[in-house]
Amino acid sequence: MSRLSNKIVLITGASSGIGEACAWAFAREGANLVIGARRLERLNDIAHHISADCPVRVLPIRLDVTDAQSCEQFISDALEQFGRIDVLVNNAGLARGRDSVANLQESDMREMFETNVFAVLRLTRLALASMLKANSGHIINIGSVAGYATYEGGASYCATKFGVRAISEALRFELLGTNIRVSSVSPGLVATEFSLTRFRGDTQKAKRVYEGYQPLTSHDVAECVVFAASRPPHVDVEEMIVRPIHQAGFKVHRQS
Ligand code: NDP
Ligand code: 8X3
Repeated sequence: MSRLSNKIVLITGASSGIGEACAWAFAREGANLVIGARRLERLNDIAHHISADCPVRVLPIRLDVTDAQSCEQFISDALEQFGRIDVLVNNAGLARGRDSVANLQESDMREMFETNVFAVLRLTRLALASMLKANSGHIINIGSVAGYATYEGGASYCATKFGVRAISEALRFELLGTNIRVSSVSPGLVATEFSLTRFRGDTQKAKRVYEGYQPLTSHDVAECVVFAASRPPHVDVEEMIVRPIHQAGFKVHRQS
């Protein structure tokens, strides 16, 4: 039997990409799910398909991670339905634009920090209240290679992902002596809706990001997340950095 069987796993940003792939991967291991995102129709559809395929319970909840009340509701609904939280995957996140600092838009900076940093702190705090009482749990933060190095036009986004790394590191100190684990999974280029969001719906620009080489799939990343979550309780996978084979740093070797 899988170590994740009957676990209660909360995933933010599960309406597409890595979050959706994590939902499937955990469900296939027998974990029950609470999945959140703003696009509830998509979540319902994903929940419906997972439930048809895997003998697990899936609770889809409309969640805006930038809204404190919505986050509180997400956690309290999860606890009401399942009584505990075994794993929280802080996955919801985005980049908005690739502007240099000289050209940054106030709303883009705010949206990235609200979504990628404040929400991770807030949801982690909310989940920890219950995890600390149980002296058990696992926080898994989706970072990025953008949390380790920077590039032109990436100041805001990279700063948020450096921030996620800082949160994971501080949590490990704060939770030392408890049975709560903290892991971070930091991917390079993954073919998802990420670039479409970053380039504000410009499909051509988004497509070019993934051309000429084989990017990671969201499934590749979900496998890493499930690996971290399914280690024995005394093993904490601290950090996983995973890139496509043809990416080094932010340099990509493309076949033309
Ligand atoms: P997607 O755009 O496919 O998925 C992003 C998810 O985040 C969606 O489900 C979206 O749901 C959700 N989300 C965004 N804003 C909010 C919000 N305010 N409240 C709730 N949910 C929100 O991209 P990815 O799957 O690629 O991104 C997932 C994570 O992976 C992000 O943290 C990203 O930074 C990280 N990452 C991605 C990489 C890549 O190359 N793709 C590489 C490294 C890290 P909805 O819009 O329905 O709310
Ligand atoms: C997303 C990867 O290279 O677009 O976190 O910043 S990158």
